[in-house]
Amino acid sequence: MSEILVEKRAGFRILTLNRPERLNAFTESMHMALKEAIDDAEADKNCRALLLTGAGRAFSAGQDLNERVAANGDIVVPGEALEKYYNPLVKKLRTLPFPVVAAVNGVAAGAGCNVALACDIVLAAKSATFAQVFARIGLIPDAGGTWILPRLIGQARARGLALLAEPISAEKAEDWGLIWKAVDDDALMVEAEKLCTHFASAPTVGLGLTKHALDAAEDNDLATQLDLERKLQRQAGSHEDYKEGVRAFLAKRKPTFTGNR
Ligand code: T3D
Repeated sequence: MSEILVEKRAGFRILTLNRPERLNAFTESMHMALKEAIDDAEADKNCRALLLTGAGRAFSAGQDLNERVAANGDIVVPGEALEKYYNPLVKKLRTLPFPVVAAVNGVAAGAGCNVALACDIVLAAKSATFAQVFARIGLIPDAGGTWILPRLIGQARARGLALLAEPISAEKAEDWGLIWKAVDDDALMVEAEKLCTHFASAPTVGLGLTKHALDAAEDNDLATQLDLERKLQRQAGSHEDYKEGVRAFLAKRKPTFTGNR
């Protein structure tokens, strides 16, 4: 059984982490399958959004800790998998040239939580929970956790979550601004697919440039960011979708965006 399920839809793909018996904990082979599935989606010019979710009752419980026990019983010092898999995965999700929607269907713990938070839009089932479990086993939040948590929810809440390792509900995560929205469990996939269907006919190139600008803003001062906006706006405004957007507006009709990239 494949550890990543890929469903092709009109204009987007659904990738499902598929190790439900281990709460979709990441193994090396699941990482490799996920990388291949994301690379395939990026190479497909007709793919204009990605939906990432988990099979069964979890989104992901983070690193599969069984892989951290060596044959001789020693516990492996972490680092290699971050360099090889988690860090490239987080960077890829942030920089894909189209939006990535996470549909968090259940517990998202450890790196599983931070992979979800690296997605552009995070929807969660109301029964889902988010947990920075790292402190329970003596680790620090990785997979971008220490970067994204204070940016999304501020230092006080980031430190509370990271140091106490307590889970929070999807509704609290929405209240705090950690995620976009908590929705009824049975509406999760419907809502997530609706978003992807919307993105599948959106001006994709402009959205990709928007992702870039928002991430760059984290490190730029205002003057640098204004320069970057001018540069990216020229790029966006040189695309056929901008011309179509303006023409459609003036003609009072619905635009047809190609999303050509
Ligand atoms: O390279 C590196 O290692 C660095 C990278 C680190 C990244 C990380 O993500 S470190 C953090 C790793 N994750 C954890 O520490 C979370 C461990 N899991 C849990 O704390 C709990 O399972 C949950 C809070 C996520 C959910 O609890 P609960 O009670 O709903 O489920 P459960 O009964 O604990 O888990 C169900 C099964 O999944 C169980 O197996 P069993 O007893 O039915 O055979 C459990 O052992 C297994 N499982 C859950 N999480 C993991 C796991 N197996 C391996 N690794 C896991 N992470």
